[in-house]
Amino acid sequence: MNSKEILKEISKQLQAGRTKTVKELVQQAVDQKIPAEEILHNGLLDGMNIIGEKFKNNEVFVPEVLLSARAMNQGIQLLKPMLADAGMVASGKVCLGTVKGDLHDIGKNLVKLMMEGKGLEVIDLGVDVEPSLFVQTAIEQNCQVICCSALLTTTMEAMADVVQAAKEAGIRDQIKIMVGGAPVTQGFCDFIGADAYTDDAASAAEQALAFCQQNELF
Ligand code: B1M
Repeated sequence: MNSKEILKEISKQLQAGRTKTVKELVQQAVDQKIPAEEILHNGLLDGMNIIGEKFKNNEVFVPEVLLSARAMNQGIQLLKPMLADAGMVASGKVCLGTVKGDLHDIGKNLVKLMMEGKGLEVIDLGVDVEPSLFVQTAIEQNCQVICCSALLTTTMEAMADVVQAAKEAGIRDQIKIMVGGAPVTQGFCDFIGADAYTDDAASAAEQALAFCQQNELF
């Protein structure tokens, strides 16, 4: 198979939720020296976007989406060494999680990977994270940035609670709060008083690094 065919097949097999085959194809793509970003965007994410559309149109349902999500996460794991520069010295510390009520973690995992690729130390709080846990972790672990991901219009509101919790803990002016995820916008970020919105994982990593570098003066 040539590069284009492999990427198309990765997308197709991801849609079918065939984790083992997706992993084999991703490895084949890596062996053929297809750049990791291309495998991610034109293979894995392409398949996940198609599944997302089908999910929206009730053509597939939660079990199928879960299988695709598992294939996606496993495929990403194989790309990890290529997307993250190994051996970088930690240049800042952030805590990251998907907000309360929200179980979507693929985007969050990508954000984590990209941030680690920039040399940041990432404390991954997982999914369904209470606002107070973001703040408590930031305080206890000395994080410079709190990063919140949300995929549901109903859960993005919880990001405002994180901002509020940081105010109540008295650390709002010592910490940067970043928000992202499909329904989140710059307008929403401004509205809740967070510090930055980015629409993809790579920009999130760049922004977090910039905050950590500034934050030496905090
Ligand atoms: Co969910 N789901 N889901 N789902 N699901 C969506 C989000 C939805 C848009 C599907 C649809 O209807 N089209 C819809 C939300 C509608 C809305 O609120 N407007 C939806 C729904 C309704 C639901 C349920 C309510 C369905 C139900 O049960 N009836 C339910 C909710 C469960 C819950 O969380 N409480 C649910 C469940 C699930 C699964 C468990 C089956 C599964 C999640 C598995 C998992 O994550 N492990 C799932 C999935 C996979 C999706 C879709 C298909 C794919 C999401 C995804 O992973 N995309 C999604 C449809 C879609 O997005 N097309 C959908 C790929 C990922 C890389 O993108 O996370 O956006 P994303 O991350 C991007 C950017 O947003 C950004 O970086 C990434 C790209 O570089 N980013 C950040 C993310 N976080 C960031 C943080 C940052 C900066 C950037 O700074 C801190």
